[in-house]
Amino acid sequence: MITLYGAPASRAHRVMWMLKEQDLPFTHIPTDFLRGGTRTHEFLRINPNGRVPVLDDEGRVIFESMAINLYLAKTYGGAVAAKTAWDEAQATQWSFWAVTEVEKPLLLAAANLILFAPPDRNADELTLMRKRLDRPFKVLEAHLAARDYLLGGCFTVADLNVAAMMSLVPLSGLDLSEYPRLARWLHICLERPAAADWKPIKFTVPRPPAHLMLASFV
Ligand SMILES: N[C@@H](CCC(=O)N[C@@H](CS)C(=O)NCC(=O)O)C(=O)O
Repeated sequence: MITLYGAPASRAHRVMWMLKEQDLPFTHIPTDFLRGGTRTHEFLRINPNGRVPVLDDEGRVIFESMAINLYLAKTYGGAVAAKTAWDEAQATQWSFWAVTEVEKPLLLAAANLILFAPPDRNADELTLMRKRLDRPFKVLEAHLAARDYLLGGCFTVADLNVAAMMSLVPLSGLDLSEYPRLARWLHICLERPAAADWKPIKFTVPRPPAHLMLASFV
């Protein structure tokens, strides 16, 4: 039995999407990270990082959304799984790329537009973070010139991991007109029925103190 911890309006939606693509039954515990759900003794025993998502597969407990999805692909296969070692390497590459090149500026752009409480928003930081996304977005736009999906002709865990993170794009007010292929690819990915649990975030969070900004804040 698989158990997934984490509310849909969190990075747990990435894993919910994956489990649904694979048609895997799971128990969902929507641990609410905004109300201390990830800081209880009980939860910290499951994930000492105090973060969601975390997945328990018959006692094998794994954290980090991208790693969870790559694990699910490798273990349970299905149409979304990489079929060769090279495809697997590419899926890992794009997942790391999304985390290192895209996630922080995208999250901070969304934060300064919507996620931070209004007095904590900073218009200069919003502009800067949007600018930082030019470089990775150009890379993805060029990659999609020769193929419909990241690994070629069909949707895989590589697309899922990157597109699930980029579901923050609409919350960042980013203009994708310079990236038409990226925009089309993202739209097609997010329209998949298995992605439907993704609900626009409706909450705000306070800006963390500057010395904590390197850490993830939502
Ligand atoms: N790199 C981790 C980040 C997980 C993360 O930061 N999750 C947030 C919710 S989206 C969380 O649990 N925050 C609660 C906290 O930090 O206390 C992943 O991708 O799984």
